[in-house]
Amino acid sequence: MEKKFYVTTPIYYPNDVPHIGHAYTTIVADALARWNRLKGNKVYFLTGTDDHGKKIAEAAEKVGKSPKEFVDNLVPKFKEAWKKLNIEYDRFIRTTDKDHEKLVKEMLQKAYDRGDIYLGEYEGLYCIGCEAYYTEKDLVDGCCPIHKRPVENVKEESYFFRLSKYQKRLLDLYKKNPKFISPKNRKQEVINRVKEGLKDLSISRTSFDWGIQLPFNKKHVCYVWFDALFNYLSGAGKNREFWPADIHLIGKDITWFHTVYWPAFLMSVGEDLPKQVFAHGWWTFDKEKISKSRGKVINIDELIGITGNKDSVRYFLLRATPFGDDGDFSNDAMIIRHNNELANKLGNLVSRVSGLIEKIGIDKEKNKKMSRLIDEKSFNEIDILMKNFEVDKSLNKIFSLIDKCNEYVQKRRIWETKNKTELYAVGDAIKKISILLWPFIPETSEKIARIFGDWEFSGKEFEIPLDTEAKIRKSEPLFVKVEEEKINKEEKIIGVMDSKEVGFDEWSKLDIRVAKVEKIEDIPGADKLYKLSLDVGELGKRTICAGLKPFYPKDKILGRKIIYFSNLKPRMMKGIESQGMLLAATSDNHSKVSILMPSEDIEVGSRIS
Ligand code: ME8
Repeated sequence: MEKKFYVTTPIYYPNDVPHIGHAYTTIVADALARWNRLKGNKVYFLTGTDDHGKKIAEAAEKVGKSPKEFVDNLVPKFKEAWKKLNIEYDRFIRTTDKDHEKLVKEMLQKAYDRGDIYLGEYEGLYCIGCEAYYTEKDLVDGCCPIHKRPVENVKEESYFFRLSKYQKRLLDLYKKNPKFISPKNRKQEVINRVKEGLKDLSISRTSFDWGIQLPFNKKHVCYVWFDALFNYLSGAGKNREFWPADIHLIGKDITWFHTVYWPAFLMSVGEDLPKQVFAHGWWTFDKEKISKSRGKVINIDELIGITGNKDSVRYFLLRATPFGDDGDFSNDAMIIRHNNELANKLGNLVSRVSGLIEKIGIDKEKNKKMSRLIDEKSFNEIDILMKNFEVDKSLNKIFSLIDKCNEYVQKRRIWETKNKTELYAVGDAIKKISILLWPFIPETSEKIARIFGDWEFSGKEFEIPLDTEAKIRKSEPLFVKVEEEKINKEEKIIGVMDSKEVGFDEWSKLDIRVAKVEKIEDIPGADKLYKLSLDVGELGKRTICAGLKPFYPKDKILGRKIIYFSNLKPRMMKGIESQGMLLAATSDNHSKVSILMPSEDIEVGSRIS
C-alpha cells in the first residue's frame, strides 16, 4: 500500500551563502526522500529559507539593502547549491511567501482567540544570532552559549504565548511518543529542562518591522520562531495534505525550539503534531567550529571542488559519521574515502565487470543459483536501517555487498574462466547495488544504469534481473582519483585507508615507542578528546590528544602502557599541541575503539620494530 512520507529540513537563514552544515541536513533529507520514493511511497520533501527577523534586517542594513532585496539575492544561492548536489525537494518555502504569511496570521489569531496570547512587557537578554532570549543561567561568561557573543538587554512591550500552560501536555507527549525527540541521547536533556518549568514566551517585537504583523495589533511583528516553525504546516502541500510531518530533520542547535515551542504552538491551535524530530550532530571543519570570522566556512562549490564530484560530497557526509553524532570534516578525509571507497571499490567493480562483459558476454540460463549474489533480504535490511535514520550504516552495508562482488570476481578468476553465467551474476548484482545506492549517490547510480542497460529506480525494478540483451560496453571510470600527494601524511597514517603496500623506507621513518600514561584529563569544550601526558623514557615527556572519551573511562587508561608514534608532526587540537598519536584499532563505523597495550614488563621508551 502506498504510504505518505513527509520530510523537512530547517528553513535556513539566508544571511549568507549555504555551507557544509546546511548541505548536511539537506542531503540526508534528500536521501530519505529518495529511499521512500524507491519504495513507492508518496513522498513530500520541504526545505526553504527563514527570511524574517532582526538578524536578517541587520545584515541587510550593513550592505545598504532593504531586507527583502537582501534575501532575494541570497535565496537563489540556496536553490543553486541544492541543484548542484542533486537535491530534489518538492517545495522551497520562504517565510515571505504569501500563503505562509496568511497561515501564520491565522494561527496567531487562533491562539489569541483561545487566550494563549496576551500583552505584557518583556525585559530580557537577547541574542540576535539565535533570535532568542536567554536567562542568566544559560549564558557562558555573559555571552550566548551558541554564538559566544554578548547578549543585549532588551525591554519592550510584547505579546506572550502561554508556554507555561503546556508543560504537562509536553511531558505527556514525550512519554507517550518516546521517539518524538530522537536520537535518545538528546531526549533527557529536553525533558529535564521542561520539568524545571516553562516560562511564557515573548512572541512579538516592536523594535523592528521586518516580519509578519500581528493581526490583532499592527504595531507588532511576529517573533521569528513562531513565524518560522509554521512553515512546516503552510508548506505541507496542497490543502496541507501531507501534514503531519513524518520527520523534521534538524541540527542539535535547534532541538529546544522544535521539541518544546513547536508542539506547544500546535497544541494551542489544535493541529496534529509531527511524528518525530531528529536532531543530528554538529560538523566541525579541521576540528574547528565552522565560522566565517575564523575562515572556517566551506561553501558548496568549494566542497564539490575538492574531488570534482558531487556524489563524493554526498557520500562522505552521509557515511563519515553515524547519523546523530558530531563529525569533523577535512579535505583529506574526503579524498581518502573518494579514492579508496568510491574509485577503488565501486568504480573498479563497474569498469572491470563492464569490460569483461563486453569481451566475454553474459549468460543467464545455465546456473540460476548464481544470479542471487544480492537478493531482497539486502533491500529489507537497508530499509530497516533507513527507518531508523542509520544512513551511515546503510552505506556500510551496501559497501559490504560491493566487497562481496569484488571478491567474487577475484576468487572465481572470471577473467580467466570466461564464465558467462558468473559474469551475469555480478552484472545483476551491480544493477541491484546501483538501485540501493541511488538515494545516496543518484548521479553515479544513473551512470551505472546507462552502462548496464538502463533501468528505473524503484523497489520493483530491484526484483527484475539484469537484461541479457543489453548492449554493455566497458565504462569510463566513474570516479577520477585525486592525487595522493594532496593528502597530508598524518591522515594517511591514521588510515581511513585500505591496506596498501608501503616500502620499508617509508615504514622505517616512523619512530614508534612504548609510553606510559601518567596523567589523563578532560579538555573543556571537547566531547571526545582526552589530553594524555606520557612518559616516553629517553624521549622525555609528551602530550597528546586522543579521541577516546566515548570508548574508555579514564581509569582504564591511566598508568597503562601504550604504543606511541613519537615523530608525527605536532598538531593543534582544541588549543593544545598534540605531539603524536597512540595506536588503536577502530571498527569501520567508528563505533568501537580498542587501544593496543603492550605487556607491563616492557620498559617505557622501547622501540617497536
Ligand atoms: O536555525 N553542523 O537557521 P540556520 C551541522 N532559521 N549542521 C549544521 C551546521 C553544522 N556546523 N551548521 C548549520 C536556523 N547546520 C533557523 C531554523 S527552522 C523552523 C528555523 C544546519 O541557518 C543544521 O540543520 O542557523 C542546523 O539546525 C541548521 O543548519 C541551522 O540553520
